[in-house]
Amino acid sequence: MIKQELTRLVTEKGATVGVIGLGYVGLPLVVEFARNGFNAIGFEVDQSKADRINAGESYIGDIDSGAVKELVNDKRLRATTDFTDLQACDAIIICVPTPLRKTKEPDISYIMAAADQIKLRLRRGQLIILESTTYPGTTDEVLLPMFEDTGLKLDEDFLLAFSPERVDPGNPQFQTHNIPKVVGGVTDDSTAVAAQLYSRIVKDVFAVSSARVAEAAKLLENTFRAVNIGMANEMARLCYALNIDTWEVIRAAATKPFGFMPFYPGPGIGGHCIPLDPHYLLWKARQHGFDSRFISLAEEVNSRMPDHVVQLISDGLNNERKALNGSRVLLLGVAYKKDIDDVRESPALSIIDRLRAKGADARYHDPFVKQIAFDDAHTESGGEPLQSVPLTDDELRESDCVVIVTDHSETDYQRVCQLASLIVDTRNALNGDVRRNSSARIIRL
Ligand code: SAJ
Repeated sequence: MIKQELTRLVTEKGATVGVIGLGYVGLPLVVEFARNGFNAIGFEVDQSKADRINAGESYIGDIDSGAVKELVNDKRLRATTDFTDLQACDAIIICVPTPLRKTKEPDISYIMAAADQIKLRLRRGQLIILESTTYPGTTDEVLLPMFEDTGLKLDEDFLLAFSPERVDPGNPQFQTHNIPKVVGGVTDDSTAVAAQLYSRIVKDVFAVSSARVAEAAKLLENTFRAVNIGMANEMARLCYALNIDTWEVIRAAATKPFGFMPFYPGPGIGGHCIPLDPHYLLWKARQHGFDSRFISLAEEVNSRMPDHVVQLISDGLNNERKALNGSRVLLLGVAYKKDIDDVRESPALSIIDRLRAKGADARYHDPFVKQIAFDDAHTESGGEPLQSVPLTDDELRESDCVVIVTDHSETDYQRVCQLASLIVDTRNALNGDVRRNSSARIIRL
């Protein structure tokens, strides 16, 4: 059994740790290991990313280039596209994307590609950890057979565990070192050694009894968000029908000091996690004849919010005897949430596509997003790319409707309220005073 041998290795600061996938999860992780005295190797399929890291440059907002440069110069960190170096690693951590197929089924092809690379170099004395969000059973049902196919044996020759990533890009308070880490091994020895490894870089490590528990915990975290955001969005549509201010209702409910956690309505959910992760759980549940209606219903409610926003725009124009067709509509913000530049799964893409399909002249301004392209899920209207327009006085004055889709902090909402005639606010970006002093008609989600 190699538990003692691997424990010594992963607790010795000279151990070599490899991280496969250097995105918003993998790069901060490999840097953290290097910072804590390990010999850290980042593995990438993208040569330009490897080159930039080896040149001491970070392409992830949360990681400072200076830190990368110092670690590279001290030869504690390097990046490579040559996966033969995996053989030199005592621990290997997989941090690759887990998207959905067009059928909304899990796509673990990136995990499989990484596992294939590891399988070719797997040797006695290695700990393999999967961090990519995936359905319960991936680690023990998919990865374990692949690695034992080499003839090497779990616990005797190698260890295998799952530990969910919890990176919150741009979060100033929580980074890799101070976000509690859940760790679950396929065997007790795997759990113990993986927990030992992470305890060298993370303050709190929470060991669970299996990889499946750790996989399921991650999916519960994000399904919890998707379902509660869905509840907030349904509440918004209900309050709109009853002519009740949704935001005031949520503010009042949030005064309850226990048993309540506020979620807020919005134009829909975007990002690389919340819209996708629950489908991994739904897919696995259905494999076992269990249909999770909460997940399906949340998806239904959340994915209909862009239509609801277009309806609010249409209602607002209609009150001024204007048709949506031919109207000029300006979206403020297209990123999937405030103060970032990421448009993945952003509801703004659906809103623009639907507006165009109805004949509106849709434009956008986003200080973080210079241009947007439309994938084939958003080409009801042809999917012509769009550039961000400058937020000039004329742009605001000449728009028939201004829609706040992403409430970036740097936008001057007072100015928007003074110059626009009709505003749809999907993010409660316009506080009471700004609204009261505004000459614009304002419709809120
Ligand atoms: N949203 C709402 N109403 C809410 C909260 C969010 O409409 O009350 C929308 C946002 O505008 C966004 C989407 O949902 O479009 C997702 O927002 P998010 O706050 O969950 O942020 P993400 O997707 O960037 O990352 C989440 C984060 N989880 C949190 O607890 C904030 C991040 O920490 C996780 O690491 C990430 O999921 C993940 O990896 O699962």
